[in-house]
Amino acid sequence: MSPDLEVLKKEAAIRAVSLIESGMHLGLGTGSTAKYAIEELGRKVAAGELSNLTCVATSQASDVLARSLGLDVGPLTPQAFDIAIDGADEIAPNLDLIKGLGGALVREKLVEVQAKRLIIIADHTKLVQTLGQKAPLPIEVLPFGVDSTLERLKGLGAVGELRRQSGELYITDNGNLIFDARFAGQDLAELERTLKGTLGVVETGLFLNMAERAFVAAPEGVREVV
Ligand code: ABF
Repeated sequence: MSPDLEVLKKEAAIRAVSLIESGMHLGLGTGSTAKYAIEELGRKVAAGELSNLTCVATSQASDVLARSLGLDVGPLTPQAFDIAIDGADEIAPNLDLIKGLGGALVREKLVEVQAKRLIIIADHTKLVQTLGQKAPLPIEVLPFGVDSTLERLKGLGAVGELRRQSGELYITDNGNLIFDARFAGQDLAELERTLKGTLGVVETGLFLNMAERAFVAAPEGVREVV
């Protein structure tokens, strides 16, 4: 990834963190863009610009990073989040999202469904006209009986493969596998309902009607998509 894109991602993250006020309960996202947001939060707390924040992280990696920066990170409880900030893999014009290429889609959805405001941060390469244009749809599946689950998914029209990392099957923070799927021309709400009703599927990377706004960084500046 070019250094320029990293600069843009950081700019988007800083814009999102500017919404945060002392005393808020926050959801911390996962991925390289969310990392910049966590670092900016840590910087502001260390500088005394923010205080009394409580946070829940959407992955072990974000948990470790946030704690290392002195942020107060706890477990997920039913308490609503004032703001959750996270990245995305694809952002549609209506702010529907594909997430989960970072592997944290289940915890992200568990946290972000409880957020009063879900703020997405990304560089401009994540904008698409239609979800699935570039990225596959990550689907977290149970390891037990995975071949049967994949048969069911293929029966629904999914084409794809189990995610691998360094040649080995990728294992999520929850001990599950991820099937990176492509579906042709389906209604997304209907697809989500069908997938959630498929035995062996834990969760999907479709985040529909969840995001309030996105800060999308491009070379000409950070654009707010609402
Ligand atoms: C998380 O990290 C995920 O939902 C998404 O898969 C990924 C985006 O990562 P990055 O910001 O590194 O592109 O937000």
